[in-house]
Amino acid sequence: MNTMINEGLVAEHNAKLQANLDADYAALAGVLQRRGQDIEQLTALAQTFAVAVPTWGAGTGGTRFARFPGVGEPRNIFEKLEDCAVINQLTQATPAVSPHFPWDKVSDTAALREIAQGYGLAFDAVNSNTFQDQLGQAHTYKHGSLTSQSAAVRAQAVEHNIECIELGRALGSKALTVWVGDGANFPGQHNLRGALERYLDSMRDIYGALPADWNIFIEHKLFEPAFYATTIADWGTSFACATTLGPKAKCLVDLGHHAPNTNIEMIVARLAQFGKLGGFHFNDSKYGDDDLDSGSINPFQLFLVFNELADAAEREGSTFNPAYMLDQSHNVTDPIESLMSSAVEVQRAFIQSALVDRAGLRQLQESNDVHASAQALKQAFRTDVSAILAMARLRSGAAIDPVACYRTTGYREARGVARPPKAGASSSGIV
Ligand code: PSV
Ligand code: MN
Ligand code: MN
Repeated sequence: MNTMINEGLVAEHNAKLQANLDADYAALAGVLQRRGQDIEQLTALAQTFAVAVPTWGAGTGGTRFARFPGVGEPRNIFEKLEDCAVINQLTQATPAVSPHFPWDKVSDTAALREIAQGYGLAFDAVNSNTFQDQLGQAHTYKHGSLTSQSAAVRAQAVEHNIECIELGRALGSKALTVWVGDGANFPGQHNLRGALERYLDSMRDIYGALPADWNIFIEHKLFEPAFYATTIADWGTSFACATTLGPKAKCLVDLGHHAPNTNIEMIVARLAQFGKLGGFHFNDSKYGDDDLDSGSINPFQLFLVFNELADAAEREGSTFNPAYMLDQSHNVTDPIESLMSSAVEVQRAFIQSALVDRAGLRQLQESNDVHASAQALKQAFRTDVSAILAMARLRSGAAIDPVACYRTTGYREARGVARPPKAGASSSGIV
C-alpha cells in the first residue's frame, strides 16, 4: 500500500503517546466494567467504523463573499486523493472518497481507480452538479435544472447525471447523490406543484439509468440558493419522491439542511422506519448550511442521531446500512485537520451510542421513568470514549492523535512547494 506519510513518523508519534493512552484505556475499561460493558468489544466496533471524505472538502471552501485559498491546496482529483490518503492513514476511519462532477475532472477512470486503490481508498457515492453552469455548456441552469421549464435544459441535466453514473460505475461507486438548488426566490415565480412534477419526470429518467445494484440518494435542503421555495426542501418531499421513484431511491440527510432546532434525529428515525434512509452528509452548523466540522457546535445532536441509528441497526440487522459521508468546506482551517477531526467526532458519536443499554432503556421507557430514560442517554453522551478511539487507531495502524501527528510531518508545507497556486487563484471568488 502507498502511504503519503512516512510510517516511521507515525510509529514515533505513537511510541511517545502510548504509555499515557494505555493508562487512560485501563481507567476507562474499569469505569465501563462497573457498568457491565466490555471495552474490548467497543474498541473492535470502533475499528469497523468508516465515513467517506468529500473530495471538495480537501480544498478551501468559499463563502458567498470570498474565498481565501490555503497553502498547498490540491489542484485536481489526484492531489485531492493524496490528501484523502493522509486523512485515512492517520485516522483509519475514512477508507472511501465521494467525488463531485464536474468539479472533479476525470478523463482516465481506470488510472484514477488504480491510484486510489494504491492508497487503500475506494469511491463512495458520486455527486452530480446542476446547480451552476460550466464553461461551454449549451443551456444555462439559471432558472433551474431538473425542474426547468425548458425540456432542453432538463435533458441536459438528466444527461449529466447519467454521465455521473457512468463515471461512478467505472470507479466502483454504488450510488449517485442528487442535490439540486432548483426553486424560486419569489412567490409566483414557480408553480410549486408543476416544478415538482418536472423534477420527478427528470428523476425517472435518471433512475432508469441506474445499474441494478445502485441507489440514488435524494438530498433535501431547506433553502439556498432559492430563498422562497426550494423544490426538494424537506424530508417529506424527499420521502415522497423516493417512494414514487422506487426501491433504489432513498433519502440523504445533510445535517445542515434544516431549519434551526429541527429534530433531525426524529427525521432519521422516520426514514429508517420506512426503509428510506439512504445516507448522511455529516457536518455541523449554528445558523444554516454552515458546513462546519462535525460535532463542533452541537455534539449532542450528533449523538442523538447515532442513538437512532443504533436503534435501527438493532431492529433491522445487517440490512441496515446507510452511507456515511462528510460534507464540509470552509475558509479558516487546514482541511486535512478539519476532515480528520470530523471523522473522529462522527466515530465518537457512533461509539457513545453503543454505550446505551438498549434493553435497559426500553424497560425505563415502558415504566415511564422519564428521568432515568433521559439520564441513560446523558450518561452515554458524557462518557469520554477518546481512549477507545485512540486505541482503535493504534491497533489499525493509524495515529493516536491524528492532528498532532500530522503537524509533525511537514506535509502541508511540502505541498505548498509541490503545488504552487494557479495564477490569480487568490482573488477567485466562489459564489
Ligand atoms: C448543498 O448545499 C450540498 O450540501 C450538496 O451536498 C452539494 O452537492 C454540496 O453541498 C457541495 O457543495
Ligand atoms: Mn450535502
Ligand atoms: Mn449543503
